[in-house]
Amino acid sequence: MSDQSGEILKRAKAGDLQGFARLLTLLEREGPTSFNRFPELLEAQKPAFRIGITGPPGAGKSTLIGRLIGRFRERGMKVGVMAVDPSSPFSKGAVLGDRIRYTAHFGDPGVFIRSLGSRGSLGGLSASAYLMVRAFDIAQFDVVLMETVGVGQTELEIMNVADWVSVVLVPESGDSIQGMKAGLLEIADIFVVNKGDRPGADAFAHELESSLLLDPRGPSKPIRVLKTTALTGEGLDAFLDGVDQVMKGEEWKQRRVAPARIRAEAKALLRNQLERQIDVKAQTVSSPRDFLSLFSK
Ligand SMILES: Nc1nc2c(ncn2[C@@H]2O[C@H](COP(=O)(O)OP(=O)(O)O)[C@@H](O)[C@H]2O)c(=O)[nH]1
Ligand SMILES: [Mg+2]
Repeated sequence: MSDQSGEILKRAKAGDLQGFARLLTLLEREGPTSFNRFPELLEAQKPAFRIGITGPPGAGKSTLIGRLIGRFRERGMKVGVMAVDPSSPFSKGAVLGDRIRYTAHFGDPGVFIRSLGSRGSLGGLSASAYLMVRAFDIAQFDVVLMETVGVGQTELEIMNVADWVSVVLVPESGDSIQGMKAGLLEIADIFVVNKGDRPGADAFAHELESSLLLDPRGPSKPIRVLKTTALTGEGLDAFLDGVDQVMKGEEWKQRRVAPARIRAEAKALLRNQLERQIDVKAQTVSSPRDFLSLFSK
């Protein structure tokens, strides 16, 4: 296997999707020690722009991503999609649903889609997810769309990796916005009110906008609110304008290599590693007496 890794890397770097898939398999199997074998992962020459798309289940994230893939492909860009579904390691249904929504792009040599059903055991992104997102950087991808679900650790951890974060809500999210706002406000670069075809979409978008303006913590960045209808593609131009604006600058590349961000990634990888060690050790325990050897001096 190790003899092949050079060949696999070469193919992935040349933009070959099969080679890329094999590289991911290697990374998944080997975990963070892969950095030794593939130091390229640490210094991307031409990083792919990572767009985080997060929000509650059913908000239309996958549908939106399906549309975005099409729009980026029209421009000849190479697109990666990482759908992290932390709702359960057995969420075959959700993964299958995403597959159906992305079907139009299967077989397109400019699109690579991978669903990750699992996650780190504390609820954050898995080590594989951190490795995979770096792999896109060395395989000629222009943009990576990262879908994460829910409100929780995974959603917040997207900050560690995404260059631009959109939080997708629906008109019906109105009732829970006060509760959700705290964490979301910090991670969001943009709020998308999807299902714009539904009643109350405009009212909710306005309400959201004014509540963001009134927020006593004060927005540290100019958060925008957009209305989209992912089903028809309406509102996507404004979304893409937002992407273009950030992507053409240099700031996101500088933010990538900021010590605080690297440290956050290191912390997540270390946490994952420790969790695995804990799992292995816990396997040796079958009665309270086993605690003696577990916690001996
Ligand atoms: N009415 C309406 N339904 C939508 C829209 N976007 C997505 N949906 C539907 O909402 C459901 C959930 O969409 P999905 O993309 O799987 O949401 P996710 O869980 O956030 O990825 C699907 O039945 C979609 O067809 C929209 O703009 N308007
Ligand atoms: Mg989805």
